[in-house]
Amino acid sequence: MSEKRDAIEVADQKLQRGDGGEYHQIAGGDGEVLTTNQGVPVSDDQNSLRIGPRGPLAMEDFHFREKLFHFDHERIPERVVHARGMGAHGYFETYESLADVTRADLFQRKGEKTEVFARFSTVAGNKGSADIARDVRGFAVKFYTREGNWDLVGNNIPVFFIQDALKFPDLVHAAKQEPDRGFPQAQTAHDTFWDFISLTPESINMALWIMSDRTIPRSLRFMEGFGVHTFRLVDAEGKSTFVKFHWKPKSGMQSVVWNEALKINGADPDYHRRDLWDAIQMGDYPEWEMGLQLFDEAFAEQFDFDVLDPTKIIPEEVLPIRRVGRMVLDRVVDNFFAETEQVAFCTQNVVPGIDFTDDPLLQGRNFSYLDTQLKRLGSPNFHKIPVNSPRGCPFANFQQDGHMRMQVPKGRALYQPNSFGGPREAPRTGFRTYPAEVSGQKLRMRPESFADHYSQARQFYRSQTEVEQNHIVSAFTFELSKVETVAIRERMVAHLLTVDEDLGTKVAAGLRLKSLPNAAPPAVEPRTDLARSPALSILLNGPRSFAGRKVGALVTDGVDAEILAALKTALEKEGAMLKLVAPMVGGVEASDGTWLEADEKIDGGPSVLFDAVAILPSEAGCAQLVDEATARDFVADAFAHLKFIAYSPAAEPLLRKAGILEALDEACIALDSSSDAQPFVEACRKLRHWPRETAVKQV
Ligand code: HDE
Repeated sequence: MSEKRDAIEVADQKLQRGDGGEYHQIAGGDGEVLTTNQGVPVSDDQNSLRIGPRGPLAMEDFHFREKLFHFDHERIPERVVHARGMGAHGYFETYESLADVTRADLFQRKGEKTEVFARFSTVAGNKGSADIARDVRGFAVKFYTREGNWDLVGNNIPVFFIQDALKFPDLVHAAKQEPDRGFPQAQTAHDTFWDFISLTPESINMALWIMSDRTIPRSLRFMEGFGVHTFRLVDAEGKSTFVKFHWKPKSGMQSVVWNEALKINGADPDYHRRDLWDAIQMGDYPEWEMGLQLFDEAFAEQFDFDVLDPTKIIPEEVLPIRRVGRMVLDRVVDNFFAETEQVAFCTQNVVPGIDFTDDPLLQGRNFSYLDTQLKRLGSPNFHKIPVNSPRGCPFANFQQDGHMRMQVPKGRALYQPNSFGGPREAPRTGFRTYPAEVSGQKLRMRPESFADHYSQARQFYRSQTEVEQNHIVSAFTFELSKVETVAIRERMVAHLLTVDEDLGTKVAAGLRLKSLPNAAPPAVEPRTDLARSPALSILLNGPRSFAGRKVGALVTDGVDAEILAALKTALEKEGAMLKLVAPMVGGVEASDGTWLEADEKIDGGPSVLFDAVAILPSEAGCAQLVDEATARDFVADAFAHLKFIAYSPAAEPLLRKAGILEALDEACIALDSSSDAQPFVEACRKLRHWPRETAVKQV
């Protein structure tokens, strides 16, 4: 007892103010004094104030109470949707002046850089859910322009489930955990989701998109983004042009395969967050080009569908995309909560030169986003949280008070007109709503022009490669197999038959439906003559390089130092990375006696975390690995997930034990000497060896 007290007293003394007036610190500090929120220096942060050494705590311990009080209130409500996300800072650079179509300040000058904050998210999962859930990804960008903040709050899919914001709560309730049981988490493979979808034909086009590989992106860096709605650009003369916004990833698109996604979620639930963080920290800055599809009323008239209907796209082949700038994310956040959690995107945040259309979904969103921020952030002054504050532009108005008011307004009058001064409207340069003509009766109805739900779904399906079509069939089969109510499975198949007979029949067979249901009757006859749009395929638009990707090399003591070095050099030349996976994280001794630290121990670095693998044990090392289940899985999974595999001759026993030695194909490349490294890396540019897929029965 007395020994313990002594120790405490020694610690106490360490925190005492020294004779010179300085505060001594416990190891690890940087000389700054720990204080309460009131700025009072704290002498002891290890022990609360108590009555006697073993007695009760004293209420007067203001440091204890303040610290616990603050901790108790650390959580804010997570976003009702898009709770799980990852944000980063960066800039947008304008390629050329867009004064011909918009007066938006950020688009006026070639080379202009505007600060941005981007947040990517899944939709259905709660904040702590895994990153590679099959789900739409949010793609939200806040531009801090010189004329205020513009938020482009988009997704990685260009269409949406519903046509009217009134249905959003229903959609989300159906997708989230079922209310009685509180599961499943972060997945749509359950009854209520498919019940809603099958009863809501307008969602069928989106259903096709979410069952494609778009919803299991390899990383946030390798996906497209879309503004979804038709917006307006307005020029200095007040002329309006319709616009659809696109983001094209510089590194091309890439997705994982479904079996891999399931395993990644176990191996690294933060896979996407970590990837974005690592890429930025390494200086491999993620980049997207912004593209615009610009058109006028007359152009819009030529379509059977309505450009105000957010379940439709205008194919790029029909209306080419004009690339107008690039977004580069070059800075991770300093604090996740302060920035990524507190960022408040609002679709209503537009700037002069950008305006809304009457898309009913967009109109509804303009209410919802502002409303939700109050709930989440708790104060109408959320715009003053640094990540939300406009920057680089003047800011002044007469709004006052409210919870958590941060700035101190000066002057006598917080109203206008007034006789005391303060800001005034800018009739000429301020935001002016585009004076669109509107008239009509008040009605609750959908226009005829929103009635075709199947033509574009078919066009999407038909525009995929065979591999991708197979994945869509597999995804529907997987999800509907998780649906317990047979009638819902049948109802979905009925819709799929209306979309495309081949698709519906294959899914029905995958589900082993006893009989094929009748195709769902469409409200208007679908078009079957829409031209394929290759831009809708991921595989037809993949990268031509392996840059930004990772090879996991399985190594043991005695790994051939020369071959490994050649592989590393070839990968670095390509802009890709080599990660070492070893029996123990401390590392291995290479053939030349050098010590190589490992990045992962085998069971912490399964092959699902890499884009390609190299199996490079020594003979002795391999003899040990063949008995390790994780090593066999490393190899077998890489093969099953259609990855490019490099292997040393010594690895053959492991390949045999993993069951792939007899099945090796041209994407399995022997690294007999260091000159084989470069051709392997070049082969990796294809990312996956799709012809293997039927062989391994992935589909
Ligand atoms: Fe959202 N959505 N949404 N949404 N949405 C939210 O706002 C809503 C829709 C999107 O990283 C919420 O701050 C309605 C389409 C993203 O913080 C909420 C409707 C698209 C994010 C909300 C939609 C999106 C949200 C929840 C139907 C793509 C995350 C938390 C009309 C174009 C932004 C929040 C971030 C977040 C409402 C449909 C994208 C409740 C009512 C369509 C990327 O306001």
